[in-house]
Amino acid sequence: MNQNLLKPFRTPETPGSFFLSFEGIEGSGKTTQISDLETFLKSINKRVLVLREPGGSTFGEKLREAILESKVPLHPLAECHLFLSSRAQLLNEKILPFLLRPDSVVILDRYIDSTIAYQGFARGLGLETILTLHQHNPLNLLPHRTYFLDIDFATSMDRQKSRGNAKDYFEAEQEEFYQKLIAGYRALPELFPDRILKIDASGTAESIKTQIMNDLKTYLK
Ligand code: T5A
Repeated sequence: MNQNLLKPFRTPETPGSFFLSFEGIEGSGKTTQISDLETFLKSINKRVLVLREPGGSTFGEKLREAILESKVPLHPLAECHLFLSSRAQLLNEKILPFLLRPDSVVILDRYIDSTIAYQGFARGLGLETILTLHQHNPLNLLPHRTYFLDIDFATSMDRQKSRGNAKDYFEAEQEEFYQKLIAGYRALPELFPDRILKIDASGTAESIKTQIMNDLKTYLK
């Protein structure tokens, strides 16, 4: 990979503010863990903002609907630009202003690593294309820490089935897509070793929570 592509990336600068993201395939348990973490952080008097991607803003929620309820296959670049459009708006409207205060924590349910894994690896646009599209402000903002909840294809299918909802645009993909996606996600901690922590998320929600809390202790002051 061209290392110059990593140079424009930065993390939020307000001392004491913290930007966190959760990543993983469908059913990996992101929403479950985020909810517990939000409760904990509020109990220690942090200002917490939980957001999801795509979405999180009025404009972003409209884009979420356009993508996840699309009845026609979208071109990977069309897909990708919709996610980036939602992200740029969310950063500008919500994330950056919130992080200006020192005791604030933003938790994002999916962020740039989803675009790398889904559009970069699974759809085939490639890592460098995705990084190139994130070179400019505000898209060049990286989280301080990212928890990648790692499960395999069978576990994802079991959890999707037990939830029983109708399948959305990505959930309806076949195993071949998921295997590329999983391989893409598993490559990410090597590319961003200081930021991404891979957690085996096939265990109980309680055991995953313990691993996250143990890691987070070193970051929260
Ligand atoms: N996307 C998104 C892109 O392609 N590119 C991008 O750039 C971005 C930002 C968004 C879609 O958009 C794509 C990726 C996605 O396909 P979404 O609905 O926001 O879709 O995300 P999903 O991952 O589909 O959300 P899920 O709700 O399916 O997954 P979660 O949040 O990881 O899982 P969660 O916590 O809801 O749990 C799922 C089920 O498993 C159970 C829960 O109770 C629930 O029933 N569960 C466990 N069961 C056993 N053991 C555990 N440890 C469990 N943890 C949770």
